[in-house]
Amino acid sequence: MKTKAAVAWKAGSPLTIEEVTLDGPRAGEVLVEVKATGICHTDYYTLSGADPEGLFPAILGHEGAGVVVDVGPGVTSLRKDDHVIPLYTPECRQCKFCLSRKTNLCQQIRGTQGRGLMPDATSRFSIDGQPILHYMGTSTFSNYIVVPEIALAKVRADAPFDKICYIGCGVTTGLGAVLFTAKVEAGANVVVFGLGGIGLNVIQGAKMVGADKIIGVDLNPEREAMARKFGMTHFINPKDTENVVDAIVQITDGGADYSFECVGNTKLMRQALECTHKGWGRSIIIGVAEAGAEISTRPFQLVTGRKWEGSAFGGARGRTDVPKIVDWYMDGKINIDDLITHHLTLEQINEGFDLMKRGESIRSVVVY
Ligand code: NAD
Ligand code: DAO
Ligand code: ZN
Repeated sequence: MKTKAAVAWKAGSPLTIEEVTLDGPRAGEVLVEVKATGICHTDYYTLSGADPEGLFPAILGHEGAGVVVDVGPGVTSLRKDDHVIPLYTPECRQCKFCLSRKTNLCQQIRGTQGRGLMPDATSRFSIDGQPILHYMGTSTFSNYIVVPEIALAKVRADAPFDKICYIGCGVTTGLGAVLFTAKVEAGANVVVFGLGGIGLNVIQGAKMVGADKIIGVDLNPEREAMARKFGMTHFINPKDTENVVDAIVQITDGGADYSFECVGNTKLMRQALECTHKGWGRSIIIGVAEAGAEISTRPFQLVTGRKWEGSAFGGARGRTDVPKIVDWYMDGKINIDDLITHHLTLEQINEGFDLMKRGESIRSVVVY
């Protein structure tokens, strides 16, 4: 079949809208009509060329929601008309990683997904016979996609696509880092570095679990009002603060119980660790730093009880946890609507990247 898609031909160039040939689903695969997709910082990171694993030409996008159109042989958990969210972190429930119960990093299709291919090592996308690569196993900047069954979360049918697509990455990454990775407890003091599409969801998660002080750090003063709406109690702008770590230690009487780095800046990662409390502080890295970047601190920071950790997709097991997060949204337990600042057509997708670069959007959503 043919599908309309925004194609990334090479790093640093705008996406172009193309008619792409899409082969049907093979064994264990599902054809999905994408109804809406968010534009995440990670898509920009790959398009910019900073991502060492970025491959071209490819169809980017990993924050979508849609409807099952057809299933390939052997698919048992999904059928036509099911509503789904594609998962860049699948959940096979069979691999060593899934069975360990210690991680959400399912490895069942990792090798081929990382090479922009389906599990049989081929692409379903092409233009005039030239293969176009998949991206993160999702490629939600295409109106129709083929996705492995293990990389689809089935969600309720009454949830609006243009909101729940954000659960495909930003919402789950931020909320999950608090709930599933750090397991922040009520009364804890929390610091969030970076109040963008991810950081605001960390704030929302911290508020949800009953954190005491929730301190936000951002260079963009416009982020303060939105973050306060989501539960931030204190705002620090590094431009106006001589020593961010000292300021946090003072506000929290010795240091934060938990900190979250949601920018991808290694200097902030160090501050995020060092502003946590001696003896028990835990700092969670969510931001993805540029290729080849390294983090450093004095080892004594760790000797004296602080812990440095990381979180991918919020530690969420997609097929299990994503449908629950959709329920939280539908039950009014979490706010997604206020974070979606712009709705665009696929033809306007490059504007979505420009809005992000200028710091004017939290989330832009493309509606097909
Ligand atoms: P974003 O661009 O929406 O937000 C980043 C925020 O950081 C902005 O508000 C910006 O003003 C602020 N900022 C930039 N430099 C700063 C500095 N030096 N000090 C303080 N604030 C600063 O990005 P996002 O969509 O929220 O993504 C954040 C990071 O998370 C990115 O690196 C992205 O790739 C990563 N990410 C990780 C995962 C994961 O699973 N670990 C998932 C999605 C995204
Ligand atoms: O299993 O080795 C692996 C890779 C898992 C991918 C996790 C990606 C999380 C960070 C990238 C940001 C995604 C939007
Ligand atoms: Zn697995």
